[in-house]
Amino acid sequence: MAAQDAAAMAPAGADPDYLPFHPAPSRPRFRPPAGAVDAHCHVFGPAALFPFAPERKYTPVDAPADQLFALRDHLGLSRNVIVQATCHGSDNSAMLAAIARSRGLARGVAVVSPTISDAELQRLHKGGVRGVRFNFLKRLVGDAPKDAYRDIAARLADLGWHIVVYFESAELDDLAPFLTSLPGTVVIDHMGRPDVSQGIKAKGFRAVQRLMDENERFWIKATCPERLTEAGPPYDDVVPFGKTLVERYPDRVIWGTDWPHPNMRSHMPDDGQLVDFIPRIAPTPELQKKLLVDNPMRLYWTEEVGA
Ligand code: 0GY
Repeated sequence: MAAQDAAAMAPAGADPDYLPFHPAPSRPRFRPPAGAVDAHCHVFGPAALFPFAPERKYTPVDAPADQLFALRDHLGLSRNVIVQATCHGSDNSAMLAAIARSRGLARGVAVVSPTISDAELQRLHKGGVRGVRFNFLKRLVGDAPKDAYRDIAARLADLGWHIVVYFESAELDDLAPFLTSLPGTVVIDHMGRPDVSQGIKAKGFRAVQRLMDENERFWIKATCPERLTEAGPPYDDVVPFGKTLVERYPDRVIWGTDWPHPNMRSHMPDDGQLVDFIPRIAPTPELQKKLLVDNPMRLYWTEEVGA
């Protein structure tokens, strides 16, 4: 769908230039292994039930849980990890409601404030949350509140949660000391957002690999070819980046759709095509099983919800 056609469909309430998710994704040719996890996706609203946060930087189209779960089934996936997006601030209600409807097939990554009580953290844990997300993108959060992030991080050990970090690789030189000072498992979003036009030998992507090489407790998501590409679908230019990560860190890499793809400008991806990207970055059944099943299960499903 052309970007301008999609924008014309943005319903009232969403930003006028906001692109809605693909209305009819293709069925992928690639058959994911049994139990495959979409380890990075979101739910938005519905705003009538779960209003967006006043401090948000964008207003998306509703992307409710039922649609996420229908997409999961359509793509041949089995489970979801729902990541709290900035448009819902630190009110995790929409995500928790989605997890509760998933019959144990979803887990969550929350955004929390440093003043959150222990009881509330326990409530999130019982609701299926297994990590928190620290965002460093100015366009999404303004200046990242590092002191707050540090205070939150200190609360997570007892829960066994990990930290998901979202940054641009160009920022990594500045951020690395802070990131490596965080305790426990740290999961890097969207391949560390390399500048794909520079190629895999460029400084930013090398810095991401250095961080992974020097810190066994760092994991990475081989996600978002649609955000990183310059060439557009089927994302040939992003294949070397994803493949490098999957082959170099086979036990510390996970994959996800990033549905409903907030803030896409160039185009709205066909989620079926995103699934067909998987065998190009994970060429063997062994790598596919680690990427889609073994690794995300280890991070998110070691314990039943409610335990
Ligand atoms: C993503 C990427 C984006 C948005 C958010 O929390 C968010 O609002 O993560 C983005 O705009 O790059 O992971 O969905």
